[in-house]
Amino acid sequence: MIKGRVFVTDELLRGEQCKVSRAQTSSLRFETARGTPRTIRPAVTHRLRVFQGLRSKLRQESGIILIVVLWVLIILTLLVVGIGRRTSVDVALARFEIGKLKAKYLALSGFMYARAKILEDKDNVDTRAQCGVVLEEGQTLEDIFGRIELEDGYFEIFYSIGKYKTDNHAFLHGCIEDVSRSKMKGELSCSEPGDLSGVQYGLTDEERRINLNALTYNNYKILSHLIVQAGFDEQTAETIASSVIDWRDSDDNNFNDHLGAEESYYSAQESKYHCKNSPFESLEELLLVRGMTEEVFGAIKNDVTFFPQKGSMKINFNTASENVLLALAKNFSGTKTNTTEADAESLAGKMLSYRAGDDTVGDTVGGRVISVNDMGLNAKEKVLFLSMAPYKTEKSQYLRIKVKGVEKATGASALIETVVNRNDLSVVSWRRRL
Ligand SMILES: [Ca+2]
Ligand SMILES: [Ca+2]
Repeated sequence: MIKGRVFVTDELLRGEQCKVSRAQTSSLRFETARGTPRTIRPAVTHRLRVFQGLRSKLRQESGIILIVVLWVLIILTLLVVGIGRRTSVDVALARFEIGKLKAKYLALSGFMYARAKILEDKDNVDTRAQCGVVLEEGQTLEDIFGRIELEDGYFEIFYSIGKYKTDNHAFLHGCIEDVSRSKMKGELSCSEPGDLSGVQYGLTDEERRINLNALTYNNYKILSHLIVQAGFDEQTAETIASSVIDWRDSDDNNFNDHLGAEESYYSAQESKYHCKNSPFESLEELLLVRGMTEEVFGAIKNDVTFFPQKGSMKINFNTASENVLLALAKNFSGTKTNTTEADAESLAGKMLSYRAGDDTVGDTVGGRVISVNDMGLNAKEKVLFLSMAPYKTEKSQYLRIKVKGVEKATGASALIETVVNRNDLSVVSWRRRL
């Protein structure tokens, strides 16, 4: 018998017939909420007992349920935080992508700006201080090419000076693989690796560099001397210079006996590839040539070019580096001119000193244009200079524009490096890095 007041629903009171069991033998008397005495049939009594058992069990397990609910809440909270974080990262990435796009167009603006400057240059002489550009009185290269502000950012036009650091091996090897895969036919498009120790605002000309595509059996030693000037031994220099000739010439015969390298050499390498037998289309191709190492490549990279791909070698005596002038002068020293390498060195020294002008700094406006009669050359130096004369040019044909666009809000930047033909401003080389 259950004592006390019990509240049951009408539905429960209605009950259902069921089999009578021991638990259902007694009836349950109780009063309704209104105090009316009622009797519940045995089947209903059983249900009430089951209900009370469940309630008691629930009381006992309420702690576990609380823990489960807490865990569910924690998991849901983490999910919400995670989704929120992901969304904020997505928004930041989208903003950076927009920044990169703006940087790209800022760099393109710089490229168009540089082309306009080249058009304005009507001078017949290019010097390091005024290469592809004319400076007004008191104007500097930084005034024209340094940080030109636009709506969302700026661009600057510059070139790298100093030593090249080969700190990006993956890049270099990536280029090698690209060339191998394309079987020497495709165009390389690798971004520039590593940093350079400094920059200078302005444009550069390709004529300040030694053209790999204009090296011949007769003048290949210009490259050989350049490599020695850069600090490497003669054997290395001769091997590379000879192999450069073989890399480009159409025949399959070793130039310079055992020093050159043709198909038989490259096909015997562990990672074999073909000898190109056609002009250089990328500077990084040099890394495929026998004897070339990343170290040598880094040391001569700024002093060699592959433009133009046809024609004879032209070097601008007013813009060429000291090593290039030395390499050219040494190429003509020897018994043919009755001069020595020491004569070549003194000639190059006088050329550099003369063109630097009174302030002795080669890249400034106060510089002078090379003039054979005004440099105080002795007889042997003059002979050497005249031997070099067929290579001399004063107005450069190919100009390199290196421009960086920067979007201010995100700091995203884009770099474009291109070479244009001065005649029609057509683009002969185009590289872009975002
Ligand atoms: Ca050959
Ligand atoms: Ca060949």
